[in-house]
Amino acid sequence: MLLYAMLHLTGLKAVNSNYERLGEPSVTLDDIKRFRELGSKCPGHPEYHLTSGVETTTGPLGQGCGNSVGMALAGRWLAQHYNRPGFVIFDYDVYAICGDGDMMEGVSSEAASFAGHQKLGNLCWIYDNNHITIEGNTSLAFSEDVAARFLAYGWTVRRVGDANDTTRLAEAIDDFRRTPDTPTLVIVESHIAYGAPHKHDTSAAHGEPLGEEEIRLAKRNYGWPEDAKFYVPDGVREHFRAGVGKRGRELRRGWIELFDSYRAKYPELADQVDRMQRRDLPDGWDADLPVFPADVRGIATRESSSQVLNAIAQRHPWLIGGSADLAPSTKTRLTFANAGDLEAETPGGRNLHFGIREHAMGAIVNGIALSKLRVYGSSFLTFSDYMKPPIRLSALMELPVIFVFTHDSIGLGQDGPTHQPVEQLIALRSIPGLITLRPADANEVVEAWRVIIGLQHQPACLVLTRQAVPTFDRSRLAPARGLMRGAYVLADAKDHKPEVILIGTGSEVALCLRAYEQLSAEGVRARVVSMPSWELFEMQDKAYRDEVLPPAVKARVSVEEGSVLGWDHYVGMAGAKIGMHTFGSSAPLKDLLKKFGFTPERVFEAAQQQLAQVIKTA
Ligand SMILES: Cc1ncc(C[n+]2csc(CCOP(=O)(O)OP(=O)(O)O)c2C)c(N)n1
Ligand SMILES: [Mg+2]
Repeated sequence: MLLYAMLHLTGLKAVNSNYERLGEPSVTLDDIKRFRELGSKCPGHPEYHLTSGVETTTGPLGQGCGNSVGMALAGRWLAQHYNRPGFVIFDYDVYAICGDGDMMEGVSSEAASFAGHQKLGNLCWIYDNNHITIEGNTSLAFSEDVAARFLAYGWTVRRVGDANDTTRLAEAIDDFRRTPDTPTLVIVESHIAYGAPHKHDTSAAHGEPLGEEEIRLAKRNYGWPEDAKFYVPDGVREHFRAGVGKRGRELRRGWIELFDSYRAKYPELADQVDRMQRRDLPDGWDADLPVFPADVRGIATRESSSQVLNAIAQRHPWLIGGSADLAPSTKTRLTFANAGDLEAETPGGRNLHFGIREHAMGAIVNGIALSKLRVYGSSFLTFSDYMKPPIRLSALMELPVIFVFTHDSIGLGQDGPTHQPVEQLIALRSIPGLITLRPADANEVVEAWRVIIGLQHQPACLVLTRQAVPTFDRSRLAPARGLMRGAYVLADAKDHKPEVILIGTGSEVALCLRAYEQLSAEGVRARVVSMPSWELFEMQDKAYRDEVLPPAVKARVSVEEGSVLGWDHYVGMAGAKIGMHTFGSSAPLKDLLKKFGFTPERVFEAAQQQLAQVIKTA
């Protein structure tokens, strides 16, 4: 409500989804009166892109802290790349207001540790230390010395003993602005429900309305008319208009003028900034995409992805990213000259080292994407669980963040069941708006990146193998461009009238092809469908979906080294689903494939059984 009130009182103007100014206020008093009602600009928790001026969707505690670190990192990166002598285009500071909940959540600790390491002098967290959370006083569960913790992280810590001491608050913020080489935490002592005589300093003030009588008494305390509702005292609007409103308007006007002269002097750089702001791409970003020749032994999709990513990044100046300490395994490092590392001393580098902080990495990449840079973060697919909350938020915020997850199945081998994902793919597929892609070979990887880079409002998870997979002979099989439709017929029965369909994703497509060859040799009319992305397939029209998976063909087998949950949607209730029903095991790959049934013989048998079953029920 503090944020909505500020947006209302400053008279901030709304923009549409193309960032065009509409001339109308973002938050009206009527919106505030309709707080939490359907369609209100003031939902229960502020939502990015629903309400102009809301800079990120907060709600899950601690996420905003992580976002703020990404925003500060991006601000510094932008300054490094785009400022020129006499043209300070980017010099913003990032402020986050945090509560006790934010201080308790692990994600903010990861993010704060990273921010301290990065010496983010443009980042200030203001901690509303009211000692109250939902269950009561924070002493129930929280007794550490927060200041000491942040000092240990390398932050500057300042204290304001009374939230109503605006002079001291202003001094603390001035001090922050004079502290260029560490982030700052301002710990502010405050009282929840200040001025409400019975609810002051109680947890009841957090979770339930104050009630008519208590509101009346609070207003009496403030010297306000006791019956007035949604009351803005005389002079408040004028004060805001003449203060922050006027200042903001003048600063913006000045910035636009500065940027216009910058555009005249540095047209190419200005063009990059313009494109970035609209989430457009640089021309020719895809000019160097590789084509991989057929190769029976092939390469791991993490390897081909590395080549594709490097080819794109060299032509996409504002694409940056990194890993939570696994870049040598996820192969997401940008290796070309001048890519560099993004560290405190080299803030313009393009390779981020998040450390082993997956959760914060997710929240930080969201903050970077909110600042309009294009960004990726990578880890093992299993550890997507550690970053589920921020992945979910990038989908909710419609941010085109790229998550690269390798070691995508039991195929990773001897690291065993802690590292072998089983239920992660279906979990990611269940997130609305998120695109998951599990390409089958090197050329599908190229196409996957082509799709991903073109996304403007959707995050994507690119799911890749640790182990080599064959590069298909596309002179005999369908082109990899089929990936863009989510699923496509890779190999078909001669007359294009299949009696059985094998559907695979990622490394299991090669397995389907081997079973297909065996079936064809026995005179069975089989089809192999490569299905790298359920979500992209569901976006196709029915005619295309029916072309790939003809409803009349009931004999179907799905093969995926993950949970079988959801596959009956594509193979039918009576279809065969070859997948994982338990956790994996630590063993060499060939033993695992046999143990869990990922062999051409098993796929062949399942296809035969399907055919027999269909004949019986016909
Ligand atoms: C990740 C997460 N867990 C739990 C909640 C539910 N929740 C909302 S507010 C809150 C207490 C927050 O206390 P504090 O940050 O001190 O805020 P205050 O009540 O002091 O304003 C909790 C547990 C949540 N929003 N996010
Ligand atoms: Mg609190």
